[in-house]
Amino acid sequence: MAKKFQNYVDGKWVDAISGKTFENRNPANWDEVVGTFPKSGKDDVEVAIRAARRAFEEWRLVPAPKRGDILKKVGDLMVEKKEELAKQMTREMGKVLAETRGDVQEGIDTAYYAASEGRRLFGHTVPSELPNKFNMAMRVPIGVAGIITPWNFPMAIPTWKIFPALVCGNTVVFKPASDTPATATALVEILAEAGVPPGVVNIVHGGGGEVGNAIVGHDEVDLVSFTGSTMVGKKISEMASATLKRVSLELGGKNAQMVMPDANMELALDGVLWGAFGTTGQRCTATSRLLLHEKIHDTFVAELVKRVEALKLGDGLKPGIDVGPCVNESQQQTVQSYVDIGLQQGAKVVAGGRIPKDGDLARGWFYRPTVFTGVQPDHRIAKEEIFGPVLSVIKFRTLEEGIRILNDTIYGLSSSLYTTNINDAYTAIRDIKAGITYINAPTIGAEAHMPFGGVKQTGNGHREGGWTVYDFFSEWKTVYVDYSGGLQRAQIDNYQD
Ligand code: UN1
Repeated sequence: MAKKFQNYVDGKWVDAISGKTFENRNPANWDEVVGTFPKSGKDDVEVAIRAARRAFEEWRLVPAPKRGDILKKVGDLMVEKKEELAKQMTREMGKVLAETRGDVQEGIDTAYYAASEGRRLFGHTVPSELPNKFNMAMRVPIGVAGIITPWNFPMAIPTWKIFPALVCGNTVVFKPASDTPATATALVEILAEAGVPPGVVNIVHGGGGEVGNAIVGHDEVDLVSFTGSTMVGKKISEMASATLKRVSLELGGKNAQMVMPDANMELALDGVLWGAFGTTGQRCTATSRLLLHEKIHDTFVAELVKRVEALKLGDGLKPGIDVGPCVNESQQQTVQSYVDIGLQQGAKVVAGGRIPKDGDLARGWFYRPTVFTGVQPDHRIAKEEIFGPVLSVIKFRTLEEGIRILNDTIYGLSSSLYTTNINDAYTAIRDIKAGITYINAPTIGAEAHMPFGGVKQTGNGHREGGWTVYDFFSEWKTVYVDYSGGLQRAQIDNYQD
């Protein structure tokens, strides 16, 4: 019997009101059911939002350092359960155990950062233009936060959003991706065990069309934080505009690694192998384009192909596996269709390009890590996000041309330049249009305490991570205290020429 999971609403574990359920299976072995989950609808969301709204009135008054203490406990519990959480995550979404451990670690780092932020949440005190008057601007909680998260970082991304939301004094209605509901449930169990009061965090499982839309469209939800595709992000933005709620969107990418002829080639090879095929290419920061200077193009590709072909595919729970499966059948089919499109438009497959059928691999949604050469900047595989193990190699002749190609996309999340020339490095830092630029490091590997996010259609200008996410989850309140005992008009109403 598959394990049965529930929603968590107002401090109680409950089924969907309709009693409907859905199954979640292991992408490395489709016969294995991870669990059954409530297939919730609008009415489940309604109950959760009402609980979160009620709980907000008390939670907002809990001193922020005390809210932080709970997050410290959350971090400690995650440390204790790290291995168990990582194994469950590999079973439900496929990435290899070393990476799911990293995913949990990112959550732990975020918890401890949030815990300490409870003792900061700095505001400003500012001199007044009038005597005997005190001016300050302080951060205040906003209300109910709708948190909608993807499956590729099923632990880290929810923690990036939920932990700062809580420390700032908001309450949460959380809808995780339907591909990773077990990891999300484990996170909520930890929050409850650490002492988060009833109603402060609620989880409602189900599809985006039902649960997600009900959250975004609800006038009692004050803010929405979403990570996922640009297409869905645009719909969320439109829906949310009806109530003018605050929305943070972390969307697609078409990240490039660029290699100059003076670069350390070993380093650049290691970088692209990890950046393009780590997490089976299913990171929003994944290296999807490799821009090679014409002088090193052929030798670099020859060496890269050898290494890509040596990558070992398989069940991420087994030792020695480099690359896990795609998360589900539809993702595997998307990858296959982009490979077909690449071929039709005239690019050449030099590694991979197929669904492996050998042995155990036939039981999961695997795809051979794939490299295309001869890709032109206007090919669809050079422009559209694939979210799978496919790398498009593009040739360039000068630093300026390389940066132009790198910037020629509707996205702008992560970017990377390999060079030993410091002038080129700083020129690229200045001219690359992306939220994140790495020098001599791959496009993946953002640190939890640094701002994370992108420009152009990668988002709507907000940042997660580090100190910047606290701007999203809190509101500025400006306070003037007049202790003069008389009516003092502000300078604009009392200006002496
Ligand atoms: C994502 O791909 O959605 O920078 C997040 C990284 C990770 C986070 C990726 N720390 O690769």
